[in-house]
Amino acid sequence: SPNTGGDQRTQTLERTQTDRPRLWRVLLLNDDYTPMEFVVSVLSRYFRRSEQDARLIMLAVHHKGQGVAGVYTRDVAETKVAQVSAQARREGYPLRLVAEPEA
Ligand code: NFA
Repeated sequence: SPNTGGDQRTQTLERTQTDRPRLWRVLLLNDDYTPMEFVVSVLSRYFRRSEQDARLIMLAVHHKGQGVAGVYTRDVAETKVAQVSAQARREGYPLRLVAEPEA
């Protein structure tokens, strides 16, 4: 019988401009055991926050349960999560971070 398979061809549109990559938030999650100073040092070293900024972010996470450490492309965000999680585990702390897409 004719035409049972349908037309499998697709077309692609050429475009000169590339879309900007979607950005991902790295969230810090509060817990009862990770020392405040460790969280501040992580925000300073891995997320390039000033000492003052790092303290404000740490306190916001401590009081509200979570907060944004930084915003990056997906690969960078996931690498930060992995590096900081590994550092926390090495030092025996339960600190958790997650990456989530913006909007
Ligand atoms: N809540 C932790 C404490 O009282 C500090 C903390 C802040 C942990 C932010 C994780 C994230 N030691």
